Amino acid sequence: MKKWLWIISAVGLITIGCSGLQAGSSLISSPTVNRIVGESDTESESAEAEVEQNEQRAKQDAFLSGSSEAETETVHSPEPLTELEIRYDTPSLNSVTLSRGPIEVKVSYTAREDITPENRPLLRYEIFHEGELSVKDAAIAVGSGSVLIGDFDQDGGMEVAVQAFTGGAHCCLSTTVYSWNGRNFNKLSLDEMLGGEFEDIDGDGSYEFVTIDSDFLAKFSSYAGSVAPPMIFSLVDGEFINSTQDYPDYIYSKIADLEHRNQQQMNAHSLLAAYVASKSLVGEVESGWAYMLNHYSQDPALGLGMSIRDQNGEVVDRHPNFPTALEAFLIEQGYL
Ligand SMILES: [Ca+2]
Ligand SMILES: [Ca+2]
Repeated sequence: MKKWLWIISAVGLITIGCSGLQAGSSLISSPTVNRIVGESDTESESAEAEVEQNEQRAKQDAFLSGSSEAETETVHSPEPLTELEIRYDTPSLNSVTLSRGPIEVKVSYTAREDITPENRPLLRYEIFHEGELSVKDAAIAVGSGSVLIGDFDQDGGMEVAVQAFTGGAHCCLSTTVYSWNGRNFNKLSLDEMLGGEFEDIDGDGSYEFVTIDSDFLAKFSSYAGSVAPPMIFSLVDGEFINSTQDYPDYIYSKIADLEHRNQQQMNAHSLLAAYVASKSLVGEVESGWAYMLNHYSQDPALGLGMSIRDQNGEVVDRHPNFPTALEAFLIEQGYL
């Protein structure tokens, strides 16, 4: 068995603001540390445990320090994305510079206490490549946002991602990625309703954009009570593509989580819908469907999502039961 040699680099994390979260900010958490920098041939369980402990400690230190001071330890770890985080208590910023390799991002932000729909704080940024201004842009950021730098797809060209909470109860996190193509930046938008996080979920060094299929929200349950299957996007040849099915281990972990939750929350149709869709993603739709049939409720009170609508969205009929409604929905969404 080969053991990876990790290098912890906590250099890049800059957190501005104090503790505390507000609505929306929890949706942008720091990216999970990724891995892989080389290998060694030592193998020992206890050494592995120690490495894990060191990794945890370094991550905590990085968060607790809240400073941009360089703290480099030669222990195992992935190379985190360089990050600047905006939170509700972040003061106004004037051309704060975040840099990594050939990239420099100058970030300005106007903190406001009197936020109205017409008067929302702006996160303004300029992206430089080797000292040359290449992008000047802005995003509405209501008390939550982040700027990330890293080589997301490990192709040698840097990416800059800007995520921001645009305000509202159920909406929205905007995510824009600027990907260096050798001459300039391609601008890519990932406008998922709930946003997502950049994580290296399979540990190969490339960052995936991890989110959920938001079409499941408010379908078979209230918005807040809804459960949705995972959705993953990967940056391939300068574009984000839906690569969910390339990550079966991740989907299986979500399936196990849904089974666990179903034991506590029987007959929740939204959860069962997400379950069948997730099983479909790993090629196990038959057993997923059988599980749903064993657990769904015939209680007419759980009737959300039963309407049959025409092309104009007008209700023209009603599905006789949940499995029929679910089947129609999953076909429409491409899961069946
Ligand atoms: Ca890249
Ligand atoms: Ca990856």
